[in-house]
Amino acid sequence: MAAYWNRILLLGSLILPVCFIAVNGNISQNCTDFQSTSWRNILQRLDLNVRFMLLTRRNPDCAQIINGSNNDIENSNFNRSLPTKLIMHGYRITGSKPSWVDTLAKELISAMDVNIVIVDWLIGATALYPNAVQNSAKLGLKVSTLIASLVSQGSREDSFHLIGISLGAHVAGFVGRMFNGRLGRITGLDPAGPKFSKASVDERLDPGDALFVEAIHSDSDNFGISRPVGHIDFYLNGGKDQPGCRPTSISSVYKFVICDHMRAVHLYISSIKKHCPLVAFPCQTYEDFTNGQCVNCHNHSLQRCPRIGLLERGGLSADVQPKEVKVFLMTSSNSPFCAKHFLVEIFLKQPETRAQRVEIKFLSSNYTMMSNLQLTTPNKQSSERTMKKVISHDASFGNINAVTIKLLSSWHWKRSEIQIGKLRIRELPLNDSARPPRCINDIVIDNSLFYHQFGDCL
Ligand SMILES: *[C@@H]1O[C@H](CO)[C@@H](O)[C@H](O)[C@H]1NC(C)=O
Ligand SMILES: *[C@@H]1O[C@H](CO)[C@@H](O)[C@H](O)[C@H]1NC(C)=O
Ligand SMILES: *[C@@H]1O[C@H](CO)[C@@H](O)[C@H](O)[C@H]1NC(C)=O
Ligand SMILES: *[C@@H]1O[C@H](CO)[C@@H](O)[C@H](O)[C@H]1NC(C)=O
Ligand SMILES: *[C@@H]1O[C@H](CO)[C@@H](O)[C@H](O)[C@H]1NC(C)=O
Ligand SMILES: *[C@@H]1O[C@H](CO)[C@@H](O)[C@H](O)[C@H]1NC(C)=O
Ligand SMILES: CC(=O)N[C@H]1CO[C@H](CO)[C@@H](O)[C@@H]1O
Repeated sequence: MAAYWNRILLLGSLILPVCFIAVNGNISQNCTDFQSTSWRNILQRLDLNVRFMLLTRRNPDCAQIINGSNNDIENSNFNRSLPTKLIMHGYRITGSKPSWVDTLAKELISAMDVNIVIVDWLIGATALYPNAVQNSAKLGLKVSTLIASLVSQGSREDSFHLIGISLGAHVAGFVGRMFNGRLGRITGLDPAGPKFSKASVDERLDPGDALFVEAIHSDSDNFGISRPVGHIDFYLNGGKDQPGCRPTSISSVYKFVICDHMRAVHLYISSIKKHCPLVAFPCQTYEDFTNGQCVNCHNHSLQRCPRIGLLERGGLSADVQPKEVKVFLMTSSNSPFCAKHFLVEIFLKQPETRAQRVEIKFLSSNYTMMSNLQLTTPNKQSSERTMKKVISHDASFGNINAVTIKLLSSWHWKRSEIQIGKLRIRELPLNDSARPPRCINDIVIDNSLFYHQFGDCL
């Protein structure tokens, strides 16, 4: 929490002087956009001023305001026989319109014929985080009222899909609870952690809130919640720190601070475009996953590895009833973020006398480094002679072709050579892998850097 508030203060001091820019719609066509947040609006805050903006394939760029009344829905492009997706943003420190919202809506509309309702609660979501948390309950009531009204006009409860970002994810949970979990789906994109980590199921998103609840965790050590809150919980790269989220200059501090948190949103948007599958592996912990304990998609009660995206129930069959199942995947640092996962197995010729650090770089055919692995050999006490690790590389790259391998210096022992009988890589999931394993046999590692090419496994 301390770190969290430090970040907020840092953000505030950086951003406040330039924030609160009014956002205006295209007046001539009566399109609507997010409301403008001004100090006066926020301080007077008599009402949340929630606004529902409808986008459909008939008006993909020009939102209509709807209030849910019969008359109003009749006169809008809302089509009650189509599914409806609601997008709910979270806490907005600057009061600005969320930059990703248009892209998310656009991708959803091009992927499916749907009604998109963007929930604008900027005025209630801005300024102090605890106020925004308080307001989120009121917001939940307003959203529930809208949905109830749409249902009374013929929309099916299970045709609603709520997509909530950060604080918006818990609002989605609140709304879902008002319908006793009968709404179709809730997707929580890095559901907020602060003030919710220890909350009861009534106060946060949980699997009881919809027929299918999924969450994507990308910043669970800061702004996001770390505990599982859905039927399926996707943890990106362990759920805490994301590749490519490092500050590169002072001017990018703001982006850096929210980079991990926003990765869930950008990755979800990318998954809607269906560039490449974002498949995740059920496992107890990320450590077990990286240690090669969860390499199979059929050997689990889920029977299949779920996918991030619009696939119904994440691609899981209707007869599995998961609850708070953690699933893990590694990603690359850029859109579309997909990575290929490999199990690396190293079979030592004999037990080592002591643990030593080894670095293996995996190279493509043009010597580009695809992945880098550091590991410690087992020592004599453990009778173990096999080392297992899961690595990944950007799925748009070619194949792993070779490795360089060397001992890392250790300060306390003289380094001694290591004899490896076989180094094998296999693409995950093992059970479905169409590609045959690749091997390097008989490697001696000492102080020099060695280059070896993969061949077929004998
Ligand atoms: C309003 O939007 C339309 C299409 O999006 C655009 O062609 C037009 O120039 C806009 N008008 C104004 C006044 O911005
Ligand atoms: C836009 O709004 C004005 C005033 O509310 C109304 O008179 C006009 O007909 C609207 N135009 C369209 C295209 O809906
Ligand atoms: C909803 O909007 C319609 C016009 O579209 C208006 O006649 C009606 O009074 C509004 N209802 C509420 C509750 O604001
Ligand atoms: C509403 O959606 C249904 C199903 O796609 C379609 O058949 C119908 O024509 C749509 N209605 C309108 C008014 O667009
Ligand atoms: C499936 O899991 C069992 C134990 O849970 C294990 O013995 C077996 O080797 C696994 N099968 C595969 C293909 O991983
Ligand atoms: C080398 O291969 C990588 C991955 O396959 C590719 O991204 C990169 O552009 C290639 N570089 C050159 C110089 O061909
Ligand atoms: C490719 C392959 O071997 N697939 C198998 C994975 O495991 C399931 C269940 O054990 C089998 O049905 C598949 O044939």
